[in-house]
Amino acid sequence: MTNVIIKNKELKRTLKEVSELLKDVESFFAGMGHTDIEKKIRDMAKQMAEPFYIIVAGEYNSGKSSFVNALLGKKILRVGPTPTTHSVVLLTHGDSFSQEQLQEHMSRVTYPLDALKEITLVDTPGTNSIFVEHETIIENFIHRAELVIFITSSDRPLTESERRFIQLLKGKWGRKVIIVLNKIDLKTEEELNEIIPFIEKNCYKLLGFDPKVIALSSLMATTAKANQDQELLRKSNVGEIEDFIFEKMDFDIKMELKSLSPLRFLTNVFADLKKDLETKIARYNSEIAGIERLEARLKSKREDMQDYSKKYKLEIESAFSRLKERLDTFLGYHMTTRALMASVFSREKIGDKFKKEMSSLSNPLHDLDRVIDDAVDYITRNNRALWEIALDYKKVEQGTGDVESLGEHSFEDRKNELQFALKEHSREYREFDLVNEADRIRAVAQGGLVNFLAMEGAAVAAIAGFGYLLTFFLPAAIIMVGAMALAGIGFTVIPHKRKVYRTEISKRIDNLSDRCSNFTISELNKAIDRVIEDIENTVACFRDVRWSEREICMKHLAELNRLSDRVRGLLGKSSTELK
Ligand SMILES: Nc1nc2c(ncn2[C@@H]2O[C@H](COP(=O)(O)OP(=O)(O)OP(=O)(O)O)[C@@H](O)[C@H]2O)c(=O)[nH]1
Ligand SMILES: [Mg+2]
Repeated sequence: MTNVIIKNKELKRTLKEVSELLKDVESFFAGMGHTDIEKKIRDMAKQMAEPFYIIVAGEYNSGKSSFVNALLGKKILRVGPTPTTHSVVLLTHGDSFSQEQLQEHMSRVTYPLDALKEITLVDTPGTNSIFVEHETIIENFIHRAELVIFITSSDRPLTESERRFIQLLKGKWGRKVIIVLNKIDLKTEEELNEIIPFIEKNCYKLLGFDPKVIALSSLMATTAKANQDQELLRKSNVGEIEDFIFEKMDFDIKMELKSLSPLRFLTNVFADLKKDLETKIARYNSEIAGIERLEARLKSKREDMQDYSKKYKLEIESAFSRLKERLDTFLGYHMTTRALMASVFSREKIGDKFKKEMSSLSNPLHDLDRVIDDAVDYITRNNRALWEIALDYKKVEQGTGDVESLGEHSFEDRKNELQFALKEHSREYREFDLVNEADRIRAVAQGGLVNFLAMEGAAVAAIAGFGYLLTFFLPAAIIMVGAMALAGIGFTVIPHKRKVYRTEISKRIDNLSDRCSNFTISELNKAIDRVIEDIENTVACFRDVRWSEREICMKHLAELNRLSDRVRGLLGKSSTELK
């Protein structure tokens, strides 16, 4: 090719642009990690500088190798009634016949035929045989074809599997296809007049293209060339296909086809990739929207839970205020002057009564335990519900392994942790214990009683003894009034002590109540925050991954659109006939 001057400057420029485009496309696919396509593009780019590739394809036994032999006029390739060709054979020009293995499943044969200077003829293994790998070998090579000569045998023209293969050649690979109806020596002229229109019609109907169909007998052509039998040569019709390949398709047409082949291939590959990227972007968009909905749900769930847990603060406060009420009732009934005086003669002292009565009532500290248990249950239940929301989400959006990591044992662990923290801390509030308090009450009561008795004793003494002596100095009436006043003051001692004690214990209980409820609420909120933050972190991770994947897809799509525009621009320059 390098020796040939390309007259058409426009074509030369197009070929150069296609080569540059292929380089860019190659690095685009390399960047995306599509090594398979990248390799194919690299092959195509390399091939831009090589002779025109005509690939002979078709089902096994259709006569592909016989067709190549017919063109060469010599039985160079092995033919046979069973699947015979097992690898791709490149036929190129050489000063003499030679054969070499290029790689596994690929060999080269050289032959001194001038026509091979401009083209490389490629024989391939047949499709639809029992050797499945034959299909793979040809599929891995077909992207290199600038023109495909599809051989179908006249004894089974255009089978269903052939139709599928041609569809692949035209569709996925965007190749230019010529159909050769081989073995025409097996059919009469009348039969051929039916078969050829049948192929043309069905290609158009089923495959959407108007094919060039050339009838041929490879067998006759090879024999005719060997025996120089002109009549047989004419009957074989090999002249028509030779004329088409070697004469009608001049150099410029071949070069244009050369530039068109990769463009057609790229058009199809780009269309698939574009669809793929758009589907992915749409999926990422909906996943991200899903995550945002989940985050909004978590936020409102956190608020609901925090609101709800305020009820435990009220319950704790009311447990303590019930305690205060009971104390009040007890003090009002038992810590009176009369009751204390009576208790002097009774065997049951006030401390014991206190213990008995207070413990017979439901202990507010038991209430505290119940509230803590309820609160812990509520938090655990809801944490589990939250994780279930996250897991539901995860089921829809496979791809992150983190959401499930908080297993059943973690719920139990967290439940126990919270319960332990609250119960441990609540010990502090149990400093209000009955034994201690009973002792205190006994002390207050005794002190009150002693003071009371002392005052009353002084009043009696004033009247009885000292009063008599004092009458020397003061009138008896004044002494009487003083003694009465003293007795009266005596009666206020116990109520006063009771009031002081009540105020003091009330303060203590209020203080305990505040600390207990505040601590409990703060622990509950911490537990709520902890689980929500765990979920949020996992979800945020998932969202970040989706964000960046979507960004990458969008970048690829933008690049793909730029490359597609270049392909379209170059295709626009080609003649309609070749397209
Ligand atoms: N009658 C007749 N037989 C032919 C003609 N061309 C090929 N054959 C026979 O068909 C059989 C298959 O020919 P091949 O050329 O080996 O077929 P192929 O398509 O290369 O087969 P694979 O390499 O197995 O895929 C052989 O027995 C050939 O002799 C023809 O034009 N007429
Ligand atoms: Mg063969």
